[in-house]
Amino acid sequence: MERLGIEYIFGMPGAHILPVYDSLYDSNIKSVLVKHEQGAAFMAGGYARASGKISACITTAGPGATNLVTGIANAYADKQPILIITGETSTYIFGKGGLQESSGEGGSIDQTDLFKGITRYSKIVERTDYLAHVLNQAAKILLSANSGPVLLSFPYNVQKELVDASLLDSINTGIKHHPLQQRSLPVDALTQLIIDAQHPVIIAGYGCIKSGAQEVVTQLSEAMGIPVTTSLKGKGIIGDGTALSLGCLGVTSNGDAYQYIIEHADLIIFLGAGFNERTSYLWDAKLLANKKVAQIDHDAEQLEKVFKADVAIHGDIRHALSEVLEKIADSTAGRKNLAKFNLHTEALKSKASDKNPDDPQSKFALVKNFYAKLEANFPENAMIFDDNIIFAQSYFNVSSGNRYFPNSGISSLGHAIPAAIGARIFAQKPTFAILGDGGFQMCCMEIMTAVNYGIPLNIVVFNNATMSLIRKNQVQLYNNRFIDCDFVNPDFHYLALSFGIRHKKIVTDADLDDLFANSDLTGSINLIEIMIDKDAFPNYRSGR
Ligand SMILES: Cc1ncc(C[n+]2csc(CCOP(=O)(O)OP(=O)(O)O)c2C)c(N)n1
Ligand SMILES: [Mg+2]
Repeated sequence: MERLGIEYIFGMPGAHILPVYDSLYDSNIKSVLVKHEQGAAFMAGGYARASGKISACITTAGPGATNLVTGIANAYADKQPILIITGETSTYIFGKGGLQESSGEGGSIDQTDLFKGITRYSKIVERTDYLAHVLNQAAKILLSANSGPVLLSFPYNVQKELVDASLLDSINTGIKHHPLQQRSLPVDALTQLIIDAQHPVIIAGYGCIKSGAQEVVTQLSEAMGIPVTTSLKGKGIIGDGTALSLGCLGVTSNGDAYQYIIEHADLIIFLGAGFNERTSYLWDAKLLANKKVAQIDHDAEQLEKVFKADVAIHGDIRHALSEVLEKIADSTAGRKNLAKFNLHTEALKSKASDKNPDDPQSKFALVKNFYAKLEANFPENAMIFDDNIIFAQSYFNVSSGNRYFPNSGISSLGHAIPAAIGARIFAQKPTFAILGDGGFQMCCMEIMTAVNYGIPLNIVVFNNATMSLIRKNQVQLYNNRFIDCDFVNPDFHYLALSFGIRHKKIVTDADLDDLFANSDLTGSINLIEIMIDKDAFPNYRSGR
């Protein structure tokens, strides 16, 4: 782990993994004790997402490992490099019914099998004679461009075996494998498509962030006058609200980008964007109908996965776009005529200014104002983990200087708080975890992990005493037959007091002014409770 550059490991000990913990005692790797192993997996995910580095989790056999499952599944879907170390009963008692045995023998649970579908490599290391091979496999996957979680489970007796440390020298722990080092990518056809198009639109996704292509996307957009919309995970690739930004594309967004694409676009350029269910409005055929389609992705699996492209390039986005820019500079092509785009944005501005005060959206005025103040007070250098995602798509203009981390992966509740803690451990930046009260109660115990290690954090919880996404569906699709959506909240004031953190209840705009003027949002732990109406639903209709 040290050779892989792992600095932190998140987890909880148990007797079966104590030999590994004991060696952590003398190591440079810092262990972080969590409250629940799911939190460890989400923290490792948050750390990996913020840092781009390999992170790690450690648990005991049986329940310690099974508690990781949702967080690791999330990391798998997000292709995050996480090394998981778990304990196991000694091999010589396999199949006899050892405490917490998970070898799969004698009717015990099979941990390796359980993790097969959510890891890139999952191995119970029963002997040390093949350790070099196993570690090499693990390192190779963790360092690859399309990585994912790797599980190594060590039986207790194997943990105590001595091995020659020189075997580490045979393991490649240094080189990041980029399979995409083509000296010249096939970008001529793409350049020509861009030159020929009248109203091209870029759909930029998380792949742009992964390959550090934000700057070059902005350069291309500005040089040619190409409007940019992003997937939710790509929010902030070009600053929301900047001249050529079309905002977010997706079923839970305000729909502006969708409208522009349908009415005007003649070329769609996908850059590291997967076009999943939400981004594509359930693969709405109108979005791509009668348009040329181009795509660059570093992940071959994404190429033409859900559409046919006129040009599809497997390659590094930054590298490919730099080549496109050079070729365009050598050509006589000029900027696009942006008259239609300008009309579109003007129309939006006037639509926004005649908003009817009875509009259901005005019920979210407090939320909208919160996001406006967040943006104004933290224009750069903040990290925002968001499990709600619906409000941010409409109300939060993410500047390119901030990092916005919407709940992604398998969209699991219980993610924002631990993930934000993991990220804050990596970067000393103001950090926000934004989530609903339902999701809050799935992970609020991890606030004590932040308290335990003195990790500053702002937890923003929308208090509507319901799971409003469920309630909304029951209004829209199930004839107001409310079942299992409403609930009673704890008293957040006393909860915060008992945790030893600060609490601020937001009922009015004046409370928001006070929050941003007088609270320490960079160096302390704050629980910010924003009151919202349980019957005010975001302005979109669910497909199911
Ligand atoms: C682990 C998990 N369980 C269930 C769901 C399904 N789900 C999606 S949104 C939601 C309601 C969330 O309620 P809350 O956190 O209060 O947010 P609100 O919708 O009220 O803003 C549920 C249960 C999920 N995404 N993840
Ligand atoms: Mg709620």
